[in-house]
Amino acid sequence: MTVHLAELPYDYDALAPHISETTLRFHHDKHHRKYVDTLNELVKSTDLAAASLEEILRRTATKADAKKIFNNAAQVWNHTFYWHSLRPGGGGDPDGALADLIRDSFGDIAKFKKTFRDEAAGHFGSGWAWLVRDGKKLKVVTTHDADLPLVHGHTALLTVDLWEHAYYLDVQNRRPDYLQGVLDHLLNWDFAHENLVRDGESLAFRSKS
Ligand code: MN3
Repeated sequence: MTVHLAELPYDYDALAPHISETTLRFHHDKHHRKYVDTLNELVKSTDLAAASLEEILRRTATKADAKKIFNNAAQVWNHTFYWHSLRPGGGGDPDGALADLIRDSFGDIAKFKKTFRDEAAGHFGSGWAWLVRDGKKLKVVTTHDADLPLVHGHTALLTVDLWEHAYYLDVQNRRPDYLQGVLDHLLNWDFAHENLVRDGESLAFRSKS
């Protein structure tokens, strides 16, 4: 199937001043679109042409000769997930079952935020910072380049893009400033909760046994 570019779930100027309209226009309309177009071009005459995006990811993740397809497919998936990981008027603290699970996994919400900020700020080079479910606990992980939790048996709840194109026009090299803006004002906890519930429906993820 042809993979389509997902629309932003908000206006281009909706995340300003933390992420500017200019950044979102370049990031979504140029970078994300380029991954979509490249992926469609790469798979069109292969046996992956009819596969869904998730199928492409699973079938190419460990194949050295399909690295280019995997990278573009993963960047398509990651960016769509990232747009939904942010929202205008987001940030702050989660509540309900998600907050309980974060406290159970990190100690408290502040410790989670510090861990996320430190791991994301300290990640070397391009990549992604994630809040994931790994078994019965939540973890913060970072991945390099296009790599993503889906192919490591983790369930993604939230992600933040750590490639320079995500923040350089706004804060240049100050990645920690971008991360602070995201944590304080943009993180979409409702989306994280939806991912947890959807994933946990058959897992009884809060059971301690
Ligand atoms: Mn990006």
